[in-house]
Amino acid sequence: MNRRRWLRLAAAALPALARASQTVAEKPLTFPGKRPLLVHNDFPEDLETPVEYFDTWITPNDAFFVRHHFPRPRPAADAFRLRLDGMVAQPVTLTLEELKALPRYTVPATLECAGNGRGNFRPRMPGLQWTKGAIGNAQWTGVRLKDLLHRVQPAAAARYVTCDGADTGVGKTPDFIRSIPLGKAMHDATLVALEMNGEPLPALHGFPARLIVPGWDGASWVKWLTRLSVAEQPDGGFYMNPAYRYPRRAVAPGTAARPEDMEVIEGMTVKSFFVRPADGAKLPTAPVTLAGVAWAGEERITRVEVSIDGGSRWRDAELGAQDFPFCWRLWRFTWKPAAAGYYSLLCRATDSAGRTQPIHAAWNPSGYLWNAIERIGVLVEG
Ligand SMILES: Nc1nc2c(c(=O)[nH]1)N[C@H]1C(S)=C(S)[C@@H](COP(=O)(O)O)O[C@H]1N2
Ligand SMILES: [Mo]
Repeated sequence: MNRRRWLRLAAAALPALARASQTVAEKPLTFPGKRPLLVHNDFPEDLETPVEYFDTWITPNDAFFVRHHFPRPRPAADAFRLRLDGMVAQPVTLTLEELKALPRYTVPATLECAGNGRGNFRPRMPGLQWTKGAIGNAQWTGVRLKDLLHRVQPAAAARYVTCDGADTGVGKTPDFIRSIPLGKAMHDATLVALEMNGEPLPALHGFPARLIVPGWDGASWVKWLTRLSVAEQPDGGFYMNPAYRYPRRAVAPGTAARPEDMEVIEGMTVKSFFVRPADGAKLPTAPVTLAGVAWAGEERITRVEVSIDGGSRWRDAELGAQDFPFCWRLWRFTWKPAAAGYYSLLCRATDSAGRTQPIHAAWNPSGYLWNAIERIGVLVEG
């Protein structure tokens, strides 16, 4: 969808936006602080990282994918307030200065949209047709959510933290609100981040504060945070149910799932892909480094294997030195093609829970959690 079409739809629902649309000039497809990215929507911005940018363990801010549902809010630092309330003894409202004054921690973590790879499912389903690049790995710096919760003192019966950002719903589409269980909220690595890779959070990534929920899909990583509300039940809105749910029992491709079988997506699955060479590359008959990334949500990557013959024989790839929880792992494999010809290259990862990537990713109505073994083809020229 483009800006004009989105505004037309929004205009049908919301007179204020309709007025705004008349003053919006058409702009070239560049985005603040970004190098060229794959544009799924330019307004609101849904931008995918081209796979060749993934050649470093840390994904630079200017290459990081962007996903949000509504026109992005533009909170001013001095007007920012984070409210903590709900089932707590001591509700509090914090300014940015107050948040910045609290003990800070840095957590490296991979952020992936649950819909990454949706474009591979057949039959297709509605939704952004992401290929590989709705994922990135960054250093996040901020305050532990646990420290904030200790300060407000959740009631004994509290089970969830409901998180809202400064963006609001448009027309009939409700506000983006997410809940995470208290156990995950209290984890040392769960942060209210103020920085991404050593810089203040970029506007597109939730300035001034966003949630970091390591190992979990991006939907929980609420941007432009304004409110954290402690509750006994998760929020009942659209973005908790039916959105971001996955069937407990597999369904036949193209069919619906029973609502009672749909579960909230939490920890991510095991997956890997090639960064180099590019699919379709032409290579000389000389040693070549095959390289890529692998990650497994809350689990650790224990093994990546590569096949150069379509999956007949597999050999272990070498895993990168950076090995942190909740982060992807780089891997590489030196291949000496014996002869000219066309090769089907495959990679597959295994994690600390014993999960290995499947040959076929389970079709599901919203196209989440694509993680089938990846295949690329290369032509070795003699
Ligand atoms: N407030 C708000 N937070 C949000 C969203 C949103 O629409 N609004 N989208 C979520 C989704 S679905 C994803 S995948 C991540 C993407 O984070 P990024 O844009 O920093 O890559 O943000 C999450 N946080
Ligand atoms: Mo997402």
